[in-house]
Amino acid sequence: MRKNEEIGEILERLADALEFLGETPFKVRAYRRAARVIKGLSEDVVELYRRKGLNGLKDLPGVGERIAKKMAEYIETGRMKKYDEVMAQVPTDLLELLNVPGIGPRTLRMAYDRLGVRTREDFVRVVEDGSLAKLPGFGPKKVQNIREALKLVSSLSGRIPLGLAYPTVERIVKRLEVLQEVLQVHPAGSFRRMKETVGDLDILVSAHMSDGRRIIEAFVNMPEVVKVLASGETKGSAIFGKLQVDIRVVPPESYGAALQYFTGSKDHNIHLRNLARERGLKISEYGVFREKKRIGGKTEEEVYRAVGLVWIPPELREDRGEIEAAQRGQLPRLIEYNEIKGDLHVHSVFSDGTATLEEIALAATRMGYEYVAVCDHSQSVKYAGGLDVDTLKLKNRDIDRINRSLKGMRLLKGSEVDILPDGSLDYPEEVLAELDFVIAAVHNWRRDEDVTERILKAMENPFVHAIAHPTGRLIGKREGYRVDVEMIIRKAKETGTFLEINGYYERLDLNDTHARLAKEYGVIITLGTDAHQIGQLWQMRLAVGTARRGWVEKQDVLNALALQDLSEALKLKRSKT
Ligand code: DGT
Ligand code: CA
Ligand code: CA
Repeated sequence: MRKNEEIGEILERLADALEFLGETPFKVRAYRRAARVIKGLSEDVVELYRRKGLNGLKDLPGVGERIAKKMAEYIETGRMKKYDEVMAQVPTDLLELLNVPGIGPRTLRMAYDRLGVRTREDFVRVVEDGSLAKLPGFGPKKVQNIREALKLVSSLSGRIPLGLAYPTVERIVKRLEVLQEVLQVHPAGSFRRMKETVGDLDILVSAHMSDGRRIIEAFVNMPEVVKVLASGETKGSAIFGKLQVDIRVVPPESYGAALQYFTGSKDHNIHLRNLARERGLKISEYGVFREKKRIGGKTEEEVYRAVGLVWIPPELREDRGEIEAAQRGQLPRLIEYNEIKGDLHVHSVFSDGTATLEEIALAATRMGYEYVAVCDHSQSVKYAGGLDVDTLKLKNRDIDRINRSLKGMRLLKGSEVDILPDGSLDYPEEVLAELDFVIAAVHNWRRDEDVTERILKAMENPFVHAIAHPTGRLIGKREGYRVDVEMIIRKAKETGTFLEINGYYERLDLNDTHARLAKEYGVIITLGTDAHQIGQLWQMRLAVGTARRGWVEKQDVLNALALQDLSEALKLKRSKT
């Protein structure tokens, strides 16, 4: 993860806080704009700064002298004084409500000033008891919208999408890794299992116990910490932005046992401990014991070996048959991130993305990819800048031109084609025929409409290679459309259509159980990030994590194929007709 996202996030939070404090709109906008630019920047901002200094930052569009200096300060020192000062003045718990659609800084400010609202609970109370509706400019309709939005968000009940936690966890781990006292560090818990949402984060460090306090101090002093909950010799706990992170320091001889214990899941652990008991052993977070004698616990392998099993990948540890599979020697050999040869779902400036084709090609080359399918929206998806046929052709020519100058990387001509209400596609077949990769998706549906038929019909089209985000859900935001996923999977098998695991942090559909069902039916899965910015290409990690939770192996994944084999695979369905 680059510093770009980190700095972008800080600037964004700063903008929220300043707006809440009543700063002039022009200044607030300046921070927001800078945040967007940094996040969308294809170049690493730290590299840029090292090469060109403050001027390099100042020359970025939307970044003036003042913001450039703050960014430089952050790059140099890991802190931003302005940010710390401003954050000390605002109730951070309350500001998190800004993520709820329909709640803006001015709403919060009014509730703060007039109704004494200081926390999230306070806010929920004034929504429910009608006092918010009595404030000038509010009224029952507006408050009703807020109430509904709050309900959806609280269906997450304090959990946050994996992809929002991911960058923070990476940063924490990286900072701990470089400490001299730290021998090993891993995120554990639901995060390590790559569950689509995480409650709190559990970080585990192997170190000599005499170094515990120093490690925990470094942890609670990290820049994103808004509140320290505990800070001791072996344990610490702090709120990072909106995330609770617990850290534990354990000695090397029991690190494996602790990592196994705190990775969970609880059900998996209970099953494993029962196996141990049958063998007269005891597994705890401290080690594997026969009577009082420790017989293992330095590594996770030792823990599993004690009950006659090989090591089980964390993504499988949900007690969904992985222990039995391990007993039979039939664990899947899960797809790995390094086996992914390219991204098959990326947006460019041609529709609603921020990166040019050249920038996408450059970023993909740096990631070691062999190909990227640039799948912009089709013409009827107006709100997302869908391309009419002429523009699509123009873009295709651009791709041909750029490809001539690329070595070892290819842009594929793609489209995320809308599936229209009658199941037909948003481009005529002769246009689709010019594309290398066609991924079809539903973007508009009537409330309560069942879209199964639409998608089934689209899959019968020989030019449709794959179905994008097959359920349309947005984690914690909307349920998605009504669709019979098993019917889609069966039709995919019958027609040779691929199904996507969309890695966009709010989507992650197919989800883990759907992916597993698809695999069982023998359907090939395509992984795409749906990146709208260069800074979102890393989301391939989320797609791979979801695939692994679905027991998906390399041979089940379309974009684990090298370019030549991919091209063959993409011709198959068309040639059948
Ligand atoms: P989360 O935080 O809700 O996303 O889910 P986890 O899985 O990270 O759960 P968490 O943070 O409560 O606990 C971390 C791990 O510690 C969990 O995955 C398994 C282990 N653990 C926690 N409570 C128990 C328990 O009562 N029994 C057993 N066997 N393991 C537990
Ligand atoms: Ca946890
Ligand atoms: Ca925990």
